[in-house]
Amino acid sequence: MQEIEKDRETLAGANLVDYGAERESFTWTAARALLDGLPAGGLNIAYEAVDRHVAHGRGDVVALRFLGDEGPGRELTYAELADETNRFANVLTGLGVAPGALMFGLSGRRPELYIAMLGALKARCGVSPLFSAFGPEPVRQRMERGHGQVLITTAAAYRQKVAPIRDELPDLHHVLLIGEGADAIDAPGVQPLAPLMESASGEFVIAPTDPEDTAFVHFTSGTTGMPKGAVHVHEAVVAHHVTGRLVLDLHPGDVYWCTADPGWVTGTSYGLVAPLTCGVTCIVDEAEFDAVRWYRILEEQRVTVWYTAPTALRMLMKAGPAAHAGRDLSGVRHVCSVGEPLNPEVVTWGDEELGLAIHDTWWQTETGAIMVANYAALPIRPGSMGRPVPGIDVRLVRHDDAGERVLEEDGSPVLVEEAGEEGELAIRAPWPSMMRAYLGAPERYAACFAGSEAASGKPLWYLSGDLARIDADGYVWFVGRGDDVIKSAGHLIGPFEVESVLMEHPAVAEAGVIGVPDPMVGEQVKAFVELKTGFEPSDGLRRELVALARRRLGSAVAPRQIDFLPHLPLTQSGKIMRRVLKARELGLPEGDLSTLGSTP
Ligand code: 6R9
Repeated sequence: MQEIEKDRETLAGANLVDYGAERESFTWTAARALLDGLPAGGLNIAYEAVDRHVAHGRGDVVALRFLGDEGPGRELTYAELADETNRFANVLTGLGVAPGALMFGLSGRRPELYIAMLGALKARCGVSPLFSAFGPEPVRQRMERGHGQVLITTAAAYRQKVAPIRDELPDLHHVLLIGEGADAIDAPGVQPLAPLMESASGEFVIAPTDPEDTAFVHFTSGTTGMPKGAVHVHEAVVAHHVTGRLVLDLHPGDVYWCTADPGWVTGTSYGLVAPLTCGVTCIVDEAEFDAVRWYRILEEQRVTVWYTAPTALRMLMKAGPAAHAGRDLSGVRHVCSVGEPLNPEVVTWGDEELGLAIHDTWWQTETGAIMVANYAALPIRPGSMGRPVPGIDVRLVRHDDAGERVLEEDGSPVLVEEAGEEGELAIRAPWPSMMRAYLGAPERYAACFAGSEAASGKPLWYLSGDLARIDADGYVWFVGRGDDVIKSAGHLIGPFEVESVLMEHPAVAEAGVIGVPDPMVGEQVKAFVELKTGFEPSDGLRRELVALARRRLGSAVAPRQIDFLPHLPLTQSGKIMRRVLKARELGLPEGDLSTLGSTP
């Protein structure tokens, strides 16, 4: 087994030097004790992330440094962030927004968005950040399901994505506009945020917060049906903080850069909550990916810890050595990756060309925090996602030949016992950042678990839907997804959402959407369309369908390719057999998709 050994000197002082001992002694109660809790009682993420540092005399440390897209950007110390987030909490309270309301965010990575998210948590409102690349349809789906009462967005995004669907969002009472032209929109409940912030007080006392109160709702896509809103509570901060230390290896004085957008769970859990609770300085780049710019940021900002994703790393690799020529990256102490399979070639490239060891980590929107990781002080096995985080029990559930979970009579899952045998990655419930519900979908939530401690005395397992193997040393290896969800450039895309929009076109009888392997973004979205009688395939119709999908879904979700087929494969009950489409696309015998993943 080829392992990447690291420079011992840079590891002096790293957390989790002795994995076995840490697992042995770890308790969630001790992890909770690393945080302060609210002076008034309870636990509030924003207090732990911001005010706690001010209370401990660290208010002068820079909390967030925004690098402007074109202009200079803005820096906020922990003390300034406390003041600004207090103001925002007062703005919400002043508008009559009650605790428990849900605020949506729809903008680029701007300071006001980050301030609003933390301020809303102080006011005990829930927060649901959306991708700014979403079209009106994904925005409507999510805001309708979440009954969003407040939206923070830009004038441009409001005009393009929200105004056309505003009538369908009866719960949306307040739209707070940030950025350019914020005072130029005259519509009910729409107003610029800046004047409200200016006149609000910078003093706010967070009321006692129940650790089980909703903090974030992150929407994620499944195989069937519309997106699910995974509900996360304030208690999750215990897992964010401890993984910030143990996995990201954050220490006071670190300059940390998470490249993810808050529209993706990574950009919130690890772009905001975990690093701020660790008291480090976070870099937020407002611009989109650019290889030369990224290397410059790593050097000029003296980034010490970097959390990024395989698509971005592959793009850096493709940009070649010229993009980092002359850059000194020796200040970067620790690099982690998440979201899609991290190819061993990328790990080797990082090691050999940049002198950086890239540590893969695995988790999901539903798990709220990192569950499996390679650690700073321990060797990396390229291609493996690493070992379970202390406090987290990961096992594999056996699947039968038809790909169905094998369960005991009492409903508890049959676990894989042999090292190297494939199974579905399962995590023993509960843990602090485990989702507490899918909004309005109790049966979909219940379907994520198997076993029942109460009924059988056996543990309850959360079932991730991912297939994996665990080797004899406990390293977890990703095999593939057990469902039809598509991962493109790190984004989860539900095929049903895309199919539904294509079906709106009068020429379309059936639509089937799959992910086809792509060397850069992992998977590309591809649609197969069966036309109604009387319609003929043509390039014009294809262009029309692509345009419809882009307009309604946005560029991040719309299919890149559309093929016409005379008939789509359907089950007896009329469901699209996406696996058959996928096997056909890849030239594999039908149903034989087992060779798709990476294995040890
Ligand atoms: C944080 C996040 C979750 C799905 C997950 C899996 C894939 C995540 C991975 C990985 C291979 C890794 N995934 N990390 N696949 N190696 N290190 O990504 O959340 O957007 O909900 O996606 O992403 O399939 O089930 P989310």
